[in-house]
Amino acid sequence: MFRPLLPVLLMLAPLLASCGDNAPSEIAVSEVWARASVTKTGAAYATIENRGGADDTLVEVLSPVAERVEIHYMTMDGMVMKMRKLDALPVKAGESVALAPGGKHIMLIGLHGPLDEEAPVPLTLVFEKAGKIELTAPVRPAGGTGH
Ligand SMILES: [Cu+2]
Repeated sequence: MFRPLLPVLLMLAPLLASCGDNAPSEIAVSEVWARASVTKTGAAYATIENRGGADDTLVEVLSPVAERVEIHYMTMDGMVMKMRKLDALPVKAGESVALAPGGKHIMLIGLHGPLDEEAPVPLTLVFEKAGKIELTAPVRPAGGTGH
């Protein structure tokens, strides 16, 4: 009766074992916040520091507050500043990358509701090596530089 289970377990064993190889995350995220928004889009910012000895890459950002989350950077197209999508954001060993107004940012597209100071924004940063890092971004008033 139980015999058919055995080959399945044997197949799973290498997969389970490989999960244990992950080193503890050496990615530290600070300065996390989101800009208040009453429109359908919002932006979030953070400083990502790689304290480890190996390069890592931010490959995806998830949030339940928006339909889609993208990593953007700003670029000049003639006299017009434009936002473009980054497929991945490398964070080299020993370096830190700042996502800040006027530069790289996390774009929240298709907000399900306004972003206001009452409701912090849950964010999940997914790194190639460090895996998922769950964050809560406090919402700060709009204004100042940025878009
Ligand atoms: Cu953007």
